[in-house]
Amino acid sequence: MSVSPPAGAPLLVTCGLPYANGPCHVGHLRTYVPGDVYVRMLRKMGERPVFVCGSDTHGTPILVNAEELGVPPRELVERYHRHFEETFAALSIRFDVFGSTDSPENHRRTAEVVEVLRERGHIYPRTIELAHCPKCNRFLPDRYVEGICPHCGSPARGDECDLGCRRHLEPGEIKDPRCRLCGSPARPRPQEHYFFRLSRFRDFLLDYLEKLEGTPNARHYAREWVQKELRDWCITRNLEWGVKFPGSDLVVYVWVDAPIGYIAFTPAWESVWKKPSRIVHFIGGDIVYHHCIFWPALLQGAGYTLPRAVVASGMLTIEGNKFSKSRGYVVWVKDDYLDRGLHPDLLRYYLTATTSHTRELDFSWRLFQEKVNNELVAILGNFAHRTLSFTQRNFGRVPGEPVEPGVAEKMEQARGEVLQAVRDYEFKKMVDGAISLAVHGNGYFQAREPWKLLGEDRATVGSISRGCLQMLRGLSLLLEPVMPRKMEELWQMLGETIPLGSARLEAEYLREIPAGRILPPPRPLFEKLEDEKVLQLEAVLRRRLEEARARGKKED
Ligand code: B3M
Ligand code: ZN
Repeated sequence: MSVSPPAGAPLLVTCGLPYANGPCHVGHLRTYVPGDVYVRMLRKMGERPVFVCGSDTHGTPILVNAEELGVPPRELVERYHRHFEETFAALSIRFDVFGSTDSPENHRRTAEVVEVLRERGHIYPRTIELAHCPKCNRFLPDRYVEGICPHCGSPARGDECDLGCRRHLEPGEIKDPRCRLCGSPARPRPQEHYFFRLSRFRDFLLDYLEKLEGTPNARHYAREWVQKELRDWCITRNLEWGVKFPGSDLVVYVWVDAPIGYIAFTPAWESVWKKPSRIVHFIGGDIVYHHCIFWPALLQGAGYTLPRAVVASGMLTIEGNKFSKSRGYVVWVKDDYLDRGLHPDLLRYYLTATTSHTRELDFSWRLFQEKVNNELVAILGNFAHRTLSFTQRNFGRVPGEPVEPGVAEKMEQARGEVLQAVRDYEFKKMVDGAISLAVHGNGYFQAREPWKLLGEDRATVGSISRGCLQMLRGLSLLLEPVMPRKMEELWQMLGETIPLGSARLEAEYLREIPAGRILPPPRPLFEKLEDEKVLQLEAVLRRRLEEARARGKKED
């Protein structure tokens, strides 16, 4: 099993593919921001990861929304594909490839995987009873049917218990099935479909999950499910839109061709998916089942390289409420955040620095304000501004005196904490490690009171200023993965000219800023977020809740 390949093997990082069926919201970003932070940090550490993602364009999530909007599915996915591309760019989330699961490559890769699985005897046909709506006179795959989860009794969709136990549901399994379109009770109707022999992979999966790296929540949930039951998996649907199942009128289930998108989007894919490599998937905690059970079994069955790590985020709540588009508990990234003039790096910081990656994270405008004002403005921004303006005012250039001894030690300690946190996928700890250096810097400047020594001991003042400048330089390197634009500004205020994004920690972290360098005039790095602005942002959310209430409650 290729879970622990040699160091230096190709490194691929992926993020779960957003359905191209609606706008990007803050909930999406719990996957994409930490994924991007991780990749940027790997680059800082001298690794050369390839970072891929793309639009998930198939399945009933697309069809249901296209039907509701009265547009063809292709038009819908093209619209939202562009939207996600633009939004990610605006947030400095930089994929090497942002593909589409409807691309010819993905159709090809998917057909290949299915053919091999069939040749190897992992796929077989079986006639099953499917939900059919007598009134609409159509079959009701996946999201077209609603009912009750047979495992936990929560309201569920045809293929997943999205509000309850989060389990995948097989066609025909949901209780009290009703047509989503007209509400009529569905009736069973037989049809032949294709199944993947997932039940054969039980021992393989238990063994694989032992070795899987990433966050513990992913392995734990998956192991529990595998131990309970593992039934064969229906991998075809009778829909027009999707990747054709070779030799039939059916299409493959979207959860087959979507992860195969990871392969299709990988440049020189065979060097990663057919050779020893290091594959890391960033996903939302609600799709662990698909990434830790279906996906490795498919890869193993077809003879592809297995992912080494799955990093699963906790869920997002909005002002303490369960995220829900239909009930109005949603914050849209473009309309509610970017278009209101808020800096993308502040949101990146909030999402990374608020809680551990696997925990539930609450998005609230008040908490957002606190993070910005108490940490970015009061600690980091304050340290930068007082250091830079003090140096500018009193020396006009970088002083030549040596840095005092404790500074490098403290910088080493912060770097050590940051790097360990990255290895543990603990992104909040990563930020905490860096911020502790800023706290130290502020304390150092405050305690030494260099402004009082100006008349009597200019040499010591020079040493203190220089030490603070070095710490700021280190901070811009450590925090660039989280706040690439703001840290680039800081980097330039230190008179650096190479792009910060290409500066490696190993070579640059302790490098001394040359004595005598003239520094550009300092500007404040962060602005305080005023109460008035927060009230406006809160009002937008409140209005949305009222509108949703007026429309009447309907589940997402
Ligand atoms: N498109 C989105 C989700 O269920 C789904 C992810 C696919 S990843 C291969 O979160
Ligand atoms: Zn359930």
